[in-house]
Amino acid sequence: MLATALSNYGMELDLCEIITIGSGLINHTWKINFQGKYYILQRINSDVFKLPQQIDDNILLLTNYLKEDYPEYFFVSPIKSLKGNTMIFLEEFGYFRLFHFVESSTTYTATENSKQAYEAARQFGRFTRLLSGLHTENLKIVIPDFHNLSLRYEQFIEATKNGNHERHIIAEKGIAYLFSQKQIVEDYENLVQKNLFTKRVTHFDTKISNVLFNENDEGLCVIDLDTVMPGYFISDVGDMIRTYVCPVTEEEEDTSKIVIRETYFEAIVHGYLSEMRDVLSDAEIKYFVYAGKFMIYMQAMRFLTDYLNNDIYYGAKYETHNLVRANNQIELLKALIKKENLLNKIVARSLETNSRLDYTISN
Ligand code: GN1
Ligand code: MG
Repeated sequence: MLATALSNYGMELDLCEIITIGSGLINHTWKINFQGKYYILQRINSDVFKLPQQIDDNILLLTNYLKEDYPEYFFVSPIKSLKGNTMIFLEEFGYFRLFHFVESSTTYTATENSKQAYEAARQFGRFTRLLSGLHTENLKIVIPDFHNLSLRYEQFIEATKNGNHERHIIAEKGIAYLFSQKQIVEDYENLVQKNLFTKRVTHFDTKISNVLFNENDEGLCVIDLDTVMPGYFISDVGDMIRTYVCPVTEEEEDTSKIVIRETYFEAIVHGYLSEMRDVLSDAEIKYFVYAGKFMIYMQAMRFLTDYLNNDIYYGAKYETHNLVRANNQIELLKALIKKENLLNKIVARSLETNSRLDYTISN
C-alpha cells in the first residue's frame, strides 16, 4: 500500500525510512524520511469522511484565501503528486495526502504546562480570526452534523434502545448520568434556536497534537485541517478545555487522576481571547465554560453510544475500551461542573483586566 502511495510522489519505498505516528482514532499517519527530507503521509478514513474530495476543496480554499490576504501566515498545505493533485486515490486503499514535515517543529500528545495551553489556544483563535473574512458558505460540510448535540443525543437514545443489551446493563450508571444532564442539550437547542452564535471557520479538532511548536514552545501554526467547517466557537474552545485542562487523556482508566487544572483553563481563556476578544460577541463569551460542558458531554455520549453499538465507530483495543473512555469523560464533566462558578469568575476576571498574560511555564 505505502509503496503505491509513495510512488505517486516519485518516492521509492526502498529508499524511504518509515515510522507510524499519530495518536488519532480516525486517520492513519506515517513519517517518511526520503533522501534526508522528512514528510508526513496520511491516509484518510473514508468511512468517516464520506467525500474526501471535499476536504481537499476546503483546504484549497483556505490556502488561496490565506495566501492572498495573509501571506505571512504560516500554513501547511498538501504537496502535489506527480500528476499535480493534492490528494491521491488508490483503488484498494483509498485516499492519501503528503505534507512537508516542518523542520525543527515539535508536537505534544499531552499538554504539559500552561504555556502550551496558552499558545495552542492563541493559534486556534488566530486561525478563526484570520479567516473571519472568508464566506463560510463556500466551505464544504465534510461531516454533516458533526457537533450537532441534539443529533448526538438522539443517536445515544437510539443506542440505549436498540444497542447491545448486555452492554446496556453494564453501562447503566453512565447512561443514567448522561440522561440526568439533558439540560446541556436543552441549552444548546436554546442557543441555536435564538441564533445566539455566529458560524465561523472552525477547526473542529483542537487537541494539542494539532498545533506545531518551535523550540521555545511557541505555537507556530495549527495542522490537521480535515474537519474545518463552519461552526460555533464552542466546538473549538470546548475541545481545548476537554483535552488540555485535565492531566490525563480520555484513555485513562484511573478516574482518580481526573482533575481540572484552573491555571490551564485560565491559559486557554487568555490565549483564545488574545485573538478572539473582539470577534466574539458578549453573548458568546458568556458560554465559554459551557463550551467545555458541551464538548465533554458530547464526547462522553459518543463513546458510550459506540460502546452500546459494539464499537463500530471508534474501534476498541479491549472489551470495555469505549466504556472506559465514556466513564473517563463523565468524571471530567462532573469535575468541570463542580468548578463551574470558579471558572466563570476566571473568564470574567480576564475580561476585566483585558490583559495578555505572559505565560511562563507552570505545571
Ligand atoms: C476523533 O481521530 P481523532 O482522534 O483526531 C474524532 C473526534 C473526537 C476524538 C476523540 C472525525 O478524532 O471528534 O473528539 O476522536 N474525530 C472524528 O479522541 O470523529
Ligand atoms: Mg483529527
